Amino acid sequence: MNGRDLVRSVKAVGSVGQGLRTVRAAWRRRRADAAGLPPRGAERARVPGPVQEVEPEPGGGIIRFGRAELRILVAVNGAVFWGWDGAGPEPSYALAGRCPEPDPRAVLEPDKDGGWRVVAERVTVAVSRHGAIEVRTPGGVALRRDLPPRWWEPVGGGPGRWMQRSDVAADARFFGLGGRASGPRLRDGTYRLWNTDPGHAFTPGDDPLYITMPVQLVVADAGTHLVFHDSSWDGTVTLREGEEGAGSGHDRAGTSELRMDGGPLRCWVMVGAPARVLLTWASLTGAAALPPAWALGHHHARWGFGSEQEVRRIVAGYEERDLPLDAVHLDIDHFDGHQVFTVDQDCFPKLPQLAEELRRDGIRLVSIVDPAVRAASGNAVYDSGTAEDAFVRDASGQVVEGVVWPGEAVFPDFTHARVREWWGGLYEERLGQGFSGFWHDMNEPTSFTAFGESTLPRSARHSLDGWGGDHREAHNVYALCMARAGYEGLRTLAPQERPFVFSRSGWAGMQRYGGTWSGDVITGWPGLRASLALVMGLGLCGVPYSGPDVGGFDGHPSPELYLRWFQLAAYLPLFRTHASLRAGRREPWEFGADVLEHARVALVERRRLLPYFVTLAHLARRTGAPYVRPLWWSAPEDRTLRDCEDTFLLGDCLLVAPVLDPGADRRAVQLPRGRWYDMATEQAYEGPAQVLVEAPLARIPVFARAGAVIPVRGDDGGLELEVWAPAPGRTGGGLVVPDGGDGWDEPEIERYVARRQGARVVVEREGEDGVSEPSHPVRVRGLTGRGTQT
Ligand code: NBV
Repeated sequence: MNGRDLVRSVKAVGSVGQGLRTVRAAWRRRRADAAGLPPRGAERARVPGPVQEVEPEPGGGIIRFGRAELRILVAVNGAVFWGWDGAGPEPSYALAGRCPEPDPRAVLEPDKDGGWRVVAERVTVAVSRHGAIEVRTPGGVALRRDLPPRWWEPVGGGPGRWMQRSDVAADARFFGLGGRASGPRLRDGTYRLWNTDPGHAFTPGDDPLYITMPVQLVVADAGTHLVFHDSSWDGTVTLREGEEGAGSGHDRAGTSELRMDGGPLRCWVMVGAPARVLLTWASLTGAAALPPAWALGHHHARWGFGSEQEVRRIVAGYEERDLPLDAVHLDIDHFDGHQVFTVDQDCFPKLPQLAEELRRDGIRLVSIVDPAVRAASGNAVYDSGTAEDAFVRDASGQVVEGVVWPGEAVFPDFTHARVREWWGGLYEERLGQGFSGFWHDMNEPTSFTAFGESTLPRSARHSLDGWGGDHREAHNVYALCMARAGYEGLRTLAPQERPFVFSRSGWAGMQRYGGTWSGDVITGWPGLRASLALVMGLGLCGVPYSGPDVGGFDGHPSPELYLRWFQLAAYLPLFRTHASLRAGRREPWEFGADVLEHARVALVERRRLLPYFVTLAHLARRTGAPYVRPLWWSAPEDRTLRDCEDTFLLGDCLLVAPVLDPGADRRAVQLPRGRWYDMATEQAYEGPAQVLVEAPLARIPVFARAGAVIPVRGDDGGLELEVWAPAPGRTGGGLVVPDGGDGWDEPEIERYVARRQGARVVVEREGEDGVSEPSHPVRVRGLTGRGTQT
């Protein structure tokens, strides 16, 4: 620690007093770890050695090697599990419930060269006699080959490190690993698995960020697979894309090298088309929480509204201009002295009344919730948490004190069921203030520090739901467990309503409790691009609901940048303007009359598409398919689509081509196979093709798939079907989930088919008893006679 560290720290945390606290906290952390972590002594390296015997079990069996043991299990949902040295699928923070049953049809049988294999319906897993594991398609093509793993274990015992190197096809592309700003395609490099608050507005070069996950989605000509290494410990993944030898037969395989500081070496693999893979992943890790319909509208947030008057002024600004608004978010400035679950009574004296008034106008209030609790007796949350023994302790039994916004702070151990229950009950205060939704921040967890890592000591103890461990294992699941606490608390406190929780940090399975947002994305064109990368990448890891801070978190966007961000986010699940205390304004009317008019178009279109977003939310919950999908979703074998990162599919019906560069008034758009209509002009295009289309400031290019049946909000507020004419000789269709907006009724999915009959388009509802008239008014588009272009 030197003077420069202190200056940097004071700048980051806002005051000299706070800066000094971070110095003390950093020393405390260092001392705690010096005393509480086992010293790193001599290690012994190990590889499995040659195979010795096997023991069949339902769905697979155990293969014993000279120095290790492997258990393979094919589950009924088609996923394959394997674990080394006794590691089973449970316990796991990622799994939604118990491990699925074994598939009785899958049996362990001898393979060539002394190896063994398990043949299942969608995948074959072959294990060589030295412990290499190959995942093959039913046709026998290798998708992934894991070389025998290697462990380094302390000579005196205790958890060891391990490394797993895998080869994939030369043409394969990697996606996933949680939220990566440089994605969605993960290029060559090392990606860390440790949830991290970068401490500043991030650029695409910042890695890791708030949500990391050992989840890789690998797309290759031969097939798509998802692999999940179920260990929450710190680690790295080094990816290297392969190279094809242009027919010379000298392809270089792609490689992934996973190094973990500890935890079991166990993984799940799912194989199939992308939709199938995500379905299997969701069946394993849980259905995505269904947001209430209002959460699919437009949200306006800001750090520093500062008072009820300012909130009213912003809301009035939307109302006067007749701009749709569905939610307003209050940040930490509405807390009393930054203390979670409190209200600054001077600046927000009548919060419940404000909330009630807003609700009458169809606007919900969302509250930020930070996990750190100000360590001061008299603070009710601290006192009740202390009585509950809720806070994380160090190895010597002392409560760990860090520093966050309210000053010296302590951290609930969300990995303890009792603590989750206590924390969940605290949302009663928030509901009493009139809040309807919850925005979890700083839960990597972040604790400010003058030097070293800005989180809890690695030696800090956690319950880990009874099996006990330290922060090295609990860190990455801390926010996941906090989300669970909030979600489950809200289910108890307001059982009729769908909880709306979104969380900055998280881990595999977080979708069970809600969504996320981009965090502090930098204001600038690279930040705009990163916003899309994050949403797409997280969707492929099973987290379908997310979105960026429109305009970027930290700076003053140009009117053009603000508008392009706004236009993109209007097509993302979370559509929220937000910015830092010190950043420029984000209200749509602050950027001039033109921007206001164009932003209005985006807002109105978002509101019109609300029933479609609601349908996508239901489908995400039921099928694991994200709302926002890469272009290759339905054609992963198409390499041009695989490499396209600036365009996305919104559900099955729409294709969105945001403008991500300054000064553009047109852009090239890659269209997948089939006919696509430019929604603004109704011009038809035939894919596959790359087309150049107009992208004036007034709008970004959005295309509808020919034949699509899209539920939209009609002028009278009722549901309508917008049907895009199928290409001649072709049919189309779509699903509609008519949802009450909140609550737990399971609406029946309506299934529509559209076909051409001469110059007309006929739309019918398909049911178990045959076809019937559509249940909603129909409006056909795309028949205006505008010819097709390629
Ligand atoms: O609570 C203040 C901010 C919040 O506005 C932002 O969205 C979070 O990502 N929060 C981070 C803490 C301060 C960051 C400098």
